Amino acid sequence: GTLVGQFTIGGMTCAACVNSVEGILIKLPGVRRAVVALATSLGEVEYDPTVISKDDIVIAIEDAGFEASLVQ
Ligand code: 9UX
Repeated sequence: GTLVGQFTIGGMTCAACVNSVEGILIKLPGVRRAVVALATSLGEVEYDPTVISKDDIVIAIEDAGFEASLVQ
């Protein structure tokens, strides 16, 4: 099945940052869709929980130089 995770993403200041984060997310194994909004600093990610976890997604965003946390 597919789950949807919502993340707050800090450190994005332009549209290129948004494209960069979306590009990172969509390349992760198990991620099926990623939409990031600059105005709200929110990212929504559809993922296969048998392949990747929410924590893995947070770590991938942070490895790319942004701050990330789970929206509960
Ligand atoms: Mo351009 Mo956005 O270097 O942080 S990608 S400002």
